[in-house]
Amino acid sequence: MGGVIVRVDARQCEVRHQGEVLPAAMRGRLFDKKRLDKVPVAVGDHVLVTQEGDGLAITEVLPRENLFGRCAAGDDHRRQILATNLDQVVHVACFGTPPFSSLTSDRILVAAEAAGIPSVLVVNKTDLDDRELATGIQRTYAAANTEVILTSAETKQGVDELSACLTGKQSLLYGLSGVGKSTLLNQIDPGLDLKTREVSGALHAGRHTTTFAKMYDLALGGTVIDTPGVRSFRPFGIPANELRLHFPEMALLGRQCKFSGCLHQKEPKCQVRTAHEEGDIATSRFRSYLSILQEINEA
Ligand SMILES: Nc1nc2c(ncn2[C@@H]2O[C@H](COP(=O)(O)OP(=O)(O)OP(=O)(O)O)[C@@H](O)[C@H]2O)c(=O)[nH]1
Ligand SMILES: [Mg+2]
Ligand SMILES: [Zn+2]
Repeated sequence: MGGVIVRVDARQCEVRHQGEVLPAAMRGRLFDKKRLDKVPVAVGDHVLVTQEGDGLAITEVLPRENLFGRCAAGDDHRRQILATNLDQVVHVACFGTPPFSSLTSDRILVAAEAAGIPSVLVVNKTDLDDRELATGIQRTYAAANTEVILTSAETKQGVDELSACLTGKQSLLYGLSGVGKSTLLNQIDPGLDLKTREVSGALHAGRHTTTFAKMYDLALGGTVIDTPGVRSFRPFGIPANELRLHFPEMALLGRQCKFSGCLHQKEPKCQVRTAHEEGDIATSRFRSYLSILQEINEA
């Protein structure tokens, strides 16, 4: 029997099986070979299940089309899989609080790019926006080949556009706590009735409102995975000399550097550095590249 994992907890999962969501146990042998991963299954996995007593047990994870993961907390050599079999990663950031962080966004977008998963950048809370920041973000990410959707759950700006973007696809919604992921999903599909942070909840800044990742069916068609806010994100398994290929605005230009292995640091006649100095590559992106590169080298 086959099913799809819609939620993963420490020892148990929820599997959608023949239209029903049922708890399923993870069998010990799933843990055998997959030493790389802390948890061997993730939301989005297609699995084989067997009847076991009253419930189900997962016996096998079917091959994945793709997977979006990161370094496991406190362990750069192990991977935490966040979701699999995705059509897109919808990275949600915002104006106002929490403040927009180019480095956080770039880490997430680079990881999606390296995993071969298309990504979209949603910047929510345009009702609190800063025109200059908005223009800068749009320019920067257009150059990085990333679609940007500006939304506001307050004024409904961009909500239809986001809705169209999610329809018929399997999407992961991913971003810092408090950017409005669950609020936006409730607007797109009120039937979901997801828990969101109350305004007074600002007192508990740093606490997640959504506490587990779960896949939902959208009334419009498609599925979406709502997730708890990201605390720290480190892309997993990108070799230092491949990182540059996952910054689209640098990848092509980098072929014209004097040295074919140019990492765009201190090498002479580096076209990427020159482009950055001349204002043709956004400073925030170039800085993100150098920061992530340094982290990879330190790990
Ligand atoms: N001003 C403004 N506030 C918003 C907007 N969207 C969401 N909020 C508020 O932002 C807060 C956080 O929203 P949530 O939807 O709970 O955020 P989240 O990203 O799901 O957070 P976690 O579940 O903790 O990851 C709530 O108080 C929302 O009312 C918006 O467009 N404008
Ligand atoms: Mg939430
Ligand atoms: Zn270079």
